[in-house]
Amino acid sequence: MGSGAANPGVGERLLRLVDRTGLSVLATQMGKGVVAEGHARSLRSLGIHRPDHAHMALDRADLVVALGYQPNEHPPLAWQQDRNLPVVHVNDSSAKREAGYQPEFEVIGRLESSIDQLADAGLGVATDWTDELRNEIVARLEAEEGPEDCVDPLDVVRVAADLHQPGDVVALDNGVYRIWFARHFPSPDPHALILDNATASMGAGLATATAAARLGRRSLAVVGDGGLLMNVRIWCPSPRHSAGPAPGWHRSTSSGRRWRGGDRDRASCSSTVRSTIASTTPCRRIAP
Ligand SMILES: Cc1ncc(C[n+]2csc(CCOP(=O)(O)OP(=O)(O)O)c2C)c(N)n1
Repeated sequence: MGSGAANPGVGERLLRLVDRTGLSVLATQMGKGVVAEGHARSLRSLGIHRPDHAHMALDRADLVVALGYQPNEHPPLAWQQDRNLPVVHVNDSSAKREAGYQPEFEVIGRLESSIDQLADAGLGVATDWTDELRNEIVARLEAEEGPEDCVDPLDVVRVAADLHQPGDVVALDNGVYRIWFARHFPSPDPHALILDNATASMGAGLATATAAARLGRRSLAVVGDGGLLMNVRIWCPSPRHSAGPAPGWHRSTSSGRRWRGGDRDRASCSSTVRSTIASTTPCRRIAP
């Protein structure tokens, strides 16, 4: 399930399809949240190309129904490897064919109506093996820990998730933390976590969060120091603006492994991240 499924009206139809057929759902990063990850048929989301926990689903699958998926949002060779899984492409336009993405069938049209027709076609798949698979993926994700030294990106994900309220937007720039958010942020809807794994351009996160704030949404930008420097000038609140994003700042390496203050213990760094985000000025509606 890819970015095309994140459009209004698709999610509830997909749930009906899943409930009727027993099909399980694996999201790309950009399709995350269309089906809640707590749903019994969710096999969670793809994080990094490979190896990743959710890839276990693709290693054992017999068929992929690619709903609203575009190859540029998660390279097909990264999930196909040498498996050469048969693919049914379901989207509003023809497949952009490339190595690893040569669908046997294409269902072209409005996604909502294609999903409805699939749901009514009387299909049914066994769910016992996917139940086991889901338990295994969830157990692996729950056992996962971030880097040992000081603050790790998983802490940031947990704090962002704890503070998240309905309607809030978390906008990710492009850095290694995106993988941790893709794996662990429990997106309640497809627009709670906004990221771009297609063009994957650094500098987009802060702009996205600022745009969301201007639309009256409480927003949080998660940005690496590199990404921040690419777009930092949009951050400075202008005198015209009554409120703007306030900074939370940690310096990391590009691997995300060492954070400044590495001599402090993890618990104290975790609480620093929490209080930094919690004390950040909520973005209010800004006068245009
Ligand atoms: C405009 C642009 N240039 C280069 C890249 C390639 N790139 C992806 S992540 C990355 C490093 C990001 O560093 P930072 O923002 O500090 O985040 P970190 O991964 O260190 O947490 C680079 C150079 C990109 N995605 N976009």
